[in-house]
Amino acid sequence: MTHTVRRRAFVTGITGQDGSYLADLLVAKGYEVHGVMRRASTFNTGRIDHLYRDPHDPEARLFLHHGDLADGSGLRHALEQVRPDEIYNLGAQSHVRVSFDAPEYTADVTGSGTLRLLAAYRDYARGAGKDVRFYQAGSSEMFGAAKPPQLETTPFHPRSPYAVAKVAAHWYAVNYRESYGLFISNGILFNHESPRRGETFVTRKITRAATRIKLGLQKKLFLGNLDAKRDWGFAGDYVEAMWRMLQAPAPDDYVVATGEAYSVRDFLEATFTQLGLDWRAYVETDPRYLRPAEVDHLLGDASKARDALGWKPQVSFAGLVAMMVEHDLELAHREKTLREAGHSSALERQHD
Ligand code: NAP
Ligand code: G4F
Repeated sequence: MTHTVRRRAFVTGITGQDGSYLADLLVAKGYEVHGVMRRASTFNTGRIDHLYRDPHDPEARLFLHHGDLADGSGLRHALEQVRPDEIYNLGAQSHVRVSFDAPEYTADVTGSGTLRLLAAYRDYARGAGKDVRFYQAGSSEMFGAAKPPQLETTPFHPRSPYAVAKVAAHWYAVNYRESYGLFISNGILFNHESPRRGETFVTRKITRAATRIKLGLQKKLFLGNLDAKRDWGFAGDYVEAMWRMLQAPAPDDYVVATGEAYSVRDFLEATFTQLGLDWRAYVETDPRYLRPAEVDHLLGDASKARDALGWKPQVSFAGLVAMMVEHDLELAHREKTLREAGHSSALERQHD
C-alpha cells in the first residue's frame, strides 16, 4: 500500500476571510491543513465548512484545534502535536476602528500573540528535524501616514492601536529571523476583499447594504469617512502570494498590492451603479464610524513580489466589485424569499 506524505500547514485565523481562502488553496495543493479556532458560543466555521469532513474520514484534509493567540502554552502544544512544515499566522483582532475601543486586547492578540507563536515555533523548529517556515500577516496599515506609493523600504507610521500592534509583530518576526536564523517572511498586504469579507469592513458593508436596498430590505446606509483611499485587491489572489513567500529560496518581506487606489466614494459609486442606483439617495454620514486618526491614502508598489515571486493580482477593482455585488445580491434574494415566507429576518445590525 502506498502512503502519501502530505505537507502539513498550521494556520491561525483559519475561520477568517484569508484563512478560508488559504485553506482552499492549500487543500487544492495537497496539503493537510490544521487550523486554530477560538471556542465560541455560536458556530464560527461558516467560511470553511465546505472543506470540513469528520477527522476519521480518510479524505479529511482540514483539521481544527481549539486555541487562542492569547494562550501561548496551547499554541506550543498544538504545534508539537501537528508538527507542521509551514505556519501561517493570520489570526488577529483585525478591525482598525475596534482597536481604538479595545487597544490592550488588540496589542495582546495582534502584537504579543505573534511573539507567543514565534517563540513556540522557534522551540518546535529546533527539534523538528526539518525545514519549518513561518508567514506573518503584516498590513499596509503599518505605513499609515506615510506618503504613497508605499513599498518595502517606506518607513512605518502607524495610526491606530491595530497598526502599532502589527508593526510590533513585524519587528518581532524580523528579530526572530535575524536572531535564530529561522525562515520567517512578512507579507505587507494592502486591503483585500471578497464575498467572504467580514461585514463590518467598508467594502462588504457597502455591497451588503446596497443589495439589500435594491430589494427593499434596507433604506439607508450609514458610513464614516468617504474620502479615504485604499488599494483594494481580491483575497483569493493574496493568499497565493503568502504561499509563494514560503516557497521562495530565502525568507524576506514583501508588499502585496494592486498598484491602484480608489476612495470609499469610488467604491460606493461602482457598487450602486452596478445595481442601477444612485448612492447619494441612500448614504448618510454617522460620526461614530469616524476614527480618532485616519489613514488617508494607501497605494502599494508590489514590484518586489512581482519580480521575486512571480506574483501579480488577477482580479481588477471592477471585477472585485462585480463579484461581491453578485454574491450579496443572491444573499439578499434569499433573505427576501424567507421574509415573504413569514420567516423573521436577520436582526437589523449596526456595523463598525
Ligand atoms: P479576519 O477575517 O478578521 O480574520 C481574523 C481571524 O483571526 C479569524 O479567524 C478570527 O477568529 C481570528 N482571531 C481573532 N482573535 C483571535 C485570537 N485571540 N486568537 C486566535 N485567533 C483569533 O481577518 P482577515 O481579513 O482574514 O485577515 C487575516 C490576517 O491578515 C489578519 O491578521 C489581518 O490583520 C491581516 N491583514 C488583513 C488584510 C485585509 O485587507 N484583509 C490586510 C492586511 C493584513 P474568529 O473567526 O473566531 O473571529
Ligand atoms: O474597510 P476598513 O475598515 O479597512 P481598513 O481600516 O483599511 O483596514 C483593513 O485593511 C487593513 C490593510 O490596510 C488590514 F490590515 C485591516 O485588518 C483591515 O482588513 O476601512 C477602510 C476605510 C477607512 O478609511 C475607514 O475610515 O473606509 C473608511 N470607512 C468609512 N466608513 C469605513 C466606514 N470603514 C468601516 N469599517 N466602516 C464604515 O462605516
